Amino acid sequence: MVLKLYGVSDGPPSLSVRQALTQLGVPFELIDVDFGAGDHMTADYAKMNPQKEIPVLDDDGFFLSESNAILQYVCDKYKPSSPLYPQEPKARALVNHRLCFNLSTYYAHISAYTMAPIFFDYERTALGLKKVHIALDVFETSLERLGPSHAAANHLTIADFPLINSTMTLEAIDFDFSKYTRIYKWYNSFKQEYPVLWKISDGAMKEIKHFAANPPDLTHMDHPIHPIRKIIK
Ligand SMILES: N[C@@H](CCC(=O)N[C@@H](CS)C(=O)NCC(=O)O)C(=O)O
Repeated sequence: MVLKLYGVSDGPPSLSVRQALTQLGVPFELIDVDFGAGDHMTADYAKMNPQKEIPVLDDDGFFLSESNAILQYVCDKYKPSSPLYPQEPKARALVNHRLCFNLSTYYAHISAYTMAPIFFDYERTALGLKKVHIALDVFETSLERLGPSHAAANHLTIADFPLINSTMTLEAIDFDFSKYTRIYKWYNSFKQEYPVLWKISDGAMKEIKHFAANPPDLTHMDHPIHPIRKIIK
């Protein structure tokens, strides 16, 4: 059975999995989850992912969420010798490190500043901005110390995708990160070197830009965590 990926069109974790499957050449069916309609908050969706988050991979009834786990699984299962997820322990450890760093810090800090205020009733604060700079500074230092052309090696790995998509959300809000010269170079090189993969991020960036200019009306949503912005009509 062909893999099914439940993804949201502008969600960085979903984009990363799409990019990995595309680069691996693993066929998959993309099932669009409508975040605004709350498709991911239903009881049926919770059977696939009790976290009620997007994406979810369905591999013939084996359901997997958390995009990092999905990235690792699809490489291990379908293309174990792919350089996207090296087998050599230190090379793999660096990839795993970057995935953990993105999840715990880079995407966490950046998305709280870029994405959350677009979709929910949050403000961009000075503290939030400070956290973005801390995240950028750490990634810049990692790139400087290792000196690789890509995020975790001198070639493309699954670590590049989540870090690219987090960085893309900065571009989506016209956040100037050009002073982080290594990140800036790596990000722009990705666009040039992998146009097919970048197209996946670029489509999402256009959607995010649209929502930034036209905040979506989510007043119908009963979200367990995020405050819903009141829309005055
Ligand atoms: N750590 C998860 C994060 C997934 C995530 O947060 N996805 C967002 C969409 S981009 C979501 O489903 N949010 C649920 C909500 O806010 O209700 C992963 O990497 O897969």
